[in-house]
Amino acid sequence: MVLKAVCVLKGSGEVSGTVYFEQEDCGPVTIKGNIKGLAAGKHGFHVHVFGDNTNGCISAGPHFNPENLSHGGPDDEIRHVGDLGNVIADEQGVASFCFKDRLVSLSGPHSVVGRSVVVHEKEDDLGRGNDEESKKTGNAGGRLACGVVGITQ
Ligand SMILES: *[C@@H]1O[C@H](CO)[C@@H](O)[C@H](O)[C@H]1NC(C)=O
Ligand SMILES: [Cu+2]
Ligand SMILES: [Zn+2]
Repeated sequence: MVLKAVCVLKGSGEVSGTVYFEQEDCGPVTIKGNIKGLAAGKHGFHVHVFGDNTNGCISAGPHFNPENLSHGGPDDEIRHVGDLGNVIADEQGVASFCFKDRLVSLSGPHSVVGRSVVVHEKEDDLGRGNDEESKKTGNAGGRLACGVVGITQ
């Protein structure tokens, strides 16, 4: 069986985008999408715990962290389930990406369905910033856009 989900990113500024999730059986989730309106360069990209945008992206809460571990990068053993690293915007401000993640799921305890995707102002330091905040948020700064992950066909 293939599970599919989608997330439309919106914010208070001009950043917007769409993220698609696809998972076959118990395999890894493929995450692909496009985000526009960004400054060129790297931007932290995470799943946050709440699918709540009532007070903008702040209501999404902290990074999705069901195992109660420290913040890290997608390839790290110690990471939040929601730690998807960075997306990279080109000179036109567009980030196009397609990658697989081994922890995120569309079912079970690691399911991101009903939670939020957030794209940040700054680069995620992947927990290597040598300060306390680095182990929580990766010092990725403000939340430019977010959206709730929902099941699609
Ligand atoms: C989560 O981890 C922190 C830091 O290691 C610890 O202080 C806290 O008690 C843990 N929370 C739970 C619910 O296990
Ligand atoms: Cu985030
Ligand atoms: Zn994190």
